[in-house]
Amino acid sequence: MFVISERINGLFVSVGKAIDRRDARWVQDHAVLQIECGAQALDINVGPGRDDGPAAMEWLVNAVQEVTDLPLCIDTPGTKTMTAGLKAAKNRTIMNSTTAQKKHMDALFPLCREYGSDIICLTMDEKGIPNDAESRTELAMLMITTAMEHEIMPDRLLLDPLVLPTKAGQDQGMKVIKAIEMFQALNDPPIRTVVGLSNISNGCKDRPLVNRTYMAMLMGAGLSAAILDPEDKEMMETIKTAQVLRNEKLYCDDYLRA
Ligand code: THG
Repeated sequence: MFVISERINGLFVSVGKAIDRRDARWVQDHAVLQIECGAQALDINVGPGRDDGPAAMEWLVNAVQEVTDLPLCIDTPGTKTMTAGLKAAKNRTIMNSTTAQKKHMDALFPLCREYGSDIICLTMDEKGIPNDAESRTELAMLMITTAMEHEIMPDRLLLDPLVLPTKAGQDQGMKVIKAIEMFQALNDPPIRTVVGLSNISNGCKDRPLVNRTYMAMLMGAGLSAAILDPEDKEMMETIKTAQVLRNEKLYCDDYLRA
């Protein structure tokens, strides 16, 4: 299980303010905490509705990479902001993300190839997020073949079925699990899968409980990576336990500390 921290995101008010005042020290301390908690990559998102997107992204990537060599997951829907992040990054990057819309793939796959990045493929198009696992899988297949036309091999892709708040659509949780299972049958070896986990609990009362329960279910279905909050200690313990149960980590009585 590959843990990508969701916390370097301008959506969080404290992070947005630190970006506004270009407070590198605050951002760096925040990044180091994520890594100490077990993050293996950092999602980097300047937040919505900025007119300085590319400049903010360039600054944020530079600030973070002064304290870590971990891969950065450049999270933006804007091609200019994405390019600014890729240009600034010195280490491995994961582009977050393209959709199956032709105009997105035509803009983002060439960048992916140029910068040697990995890329998250969101299974949605101009009609939005499909209602079932089968339609999500069709879009995944379209993105895999289009990436290959751009000489991007399947091992550089991460397929994201898009987790929705259970409060808004309770039937979607199991459809996403089914999509994760179906995605793994599309290629041999299976293409990696990823989710933005905390979407599931948006508006729920006990968010950590909902998040970690869903995480265990997704891991049972073979999920490879997740964007989540590594400061959530019980979440990280759930992941470690599921890794033992998936036979990825050797069991010992002290596995939580080992
Ligand atoms: N897939 C991919 N990337 C993603 C997502 C995804 N990136 C963004 C998001 N979804 C994952 N990251 C977050 C970050 C924060 C929250 C949820 C997902 C979150 N924030 C609180 C809220 O909105 O209520 C708190 C905000 C605050 O404190 O101000 O839940 O699905 N590829």
